[in-house]
Amino acid sequence: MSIRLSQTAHAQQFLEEVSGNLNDAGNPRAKALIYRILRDTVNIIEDLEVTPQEFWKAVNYLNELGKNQEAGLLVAGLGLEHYLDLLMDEADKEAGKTGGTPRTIEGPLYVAGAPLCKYEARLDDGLDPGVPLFMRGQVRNIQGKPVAGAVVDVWQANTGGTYSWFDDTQSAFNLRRRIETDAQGNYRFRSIVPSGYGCPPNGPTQQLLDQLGRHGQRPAHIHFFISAPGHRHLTTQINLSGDPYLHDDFAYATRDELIAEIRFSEDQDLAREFGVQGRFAQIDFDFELQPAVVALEQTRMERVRALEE
Ligand code: MBD
Ligand code: FE
Repeated sequence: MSIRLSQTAHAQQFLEEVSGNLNDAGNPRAKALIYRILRDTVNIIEDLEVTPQEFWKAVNYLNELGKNQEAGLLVAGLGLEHYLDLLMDEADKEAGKTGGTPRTIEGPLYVAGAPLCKYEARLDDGLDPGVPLFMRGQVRNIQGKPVAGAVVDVWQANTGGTYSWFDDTQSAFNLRRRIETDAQGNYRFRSIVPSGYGCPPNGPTQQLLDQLGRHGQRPAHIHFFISAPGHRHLTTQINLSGDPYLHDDFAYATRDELIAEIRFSEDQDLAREFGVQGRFAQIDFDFELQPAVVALEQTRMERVRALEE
């Protein structure tokens, strides 16, 4: 009973016209992409007998997604950002680019231009009564040699699971810093233990996840860009051990090599050395960078980001 037009000469000519394939202006890549998207869209409409009501609901959904600035969140939740990682992993494997700390998704919440510090930093502004966290590690190359002067660009959520800039109740660049490694390749910072992230409960991403019978939660995690001259830029995260969502991340970012052991302690002698009282936590985590084969590999993937020049 389903009505099909997409295979007719008239429909095909129509899609060529709409995509600009019959003119000499514009951008050939854009035309190729739009042609394919339109062809696949009409096929979906015909194959699944999409009703006009469903179609207009989808159009409205895109408007809501944009209005809420959640397109980046949705592509993470639909596993597409992780899928891009899988494709890049496969391309690396074929090119023989192996070893080092694995990549995992950036997510939609990076802000460029965090304060740059030498060797150590405090990430939190002291206003969030979270458990103090002391994290340290070394940046090395894949031969195990320390990389001095690497930049560890770190960002994380607060105890409410929200990120500064996107949460205007937090101070500017709270829980965001760039830390340069010392002569031995070491970095260290004081912060607070982050909480896991949950999608805005009334937003369009969670609304769609509900339709799929899925939650929108991420385990507690800390994001990193690691970069150094001559080395390949690394986009990664650590996921904190013990989190109930560790292996149930709605954005599929967890990788075995990226699970960081978080050690909670009540040792007050050690606490005093760290300059805190009561319970605190420690993480040790090292990063290993592949060599850059071409200069472009030293810098992060181009993407529209908050405050990026
Ligand atoms: C996050 O904090 C995040 O890292 C991702 C990938 C998606 C939503 C929120
Ligand atoms: Fe995050």
